[in-house]
Amino acid sequence: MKQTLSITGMTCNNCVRHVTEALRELPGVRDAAVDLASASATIEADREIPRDEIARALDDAGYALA
Ligand SMILES: [Cu+2]
Repeated sequence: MKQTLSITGMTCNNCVRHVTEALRELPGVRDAAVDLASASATIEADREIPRDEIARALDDAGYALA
């Protein structure tokens, strides 16, 4: 299933890379595409990932779920 997320704190392509890696490490996530310009991400996963789980992973990486 696909989930679309709004993410705050990204300012450059390194941020995009960090966020992409953090999202891809979540169990069940098969792919994550992060877009800097729209401050958003789309994840494709085997399950619905709870928002708090996503928020925690982003927070650990230094970003936040909007
Ligand atoms: Cu950056």
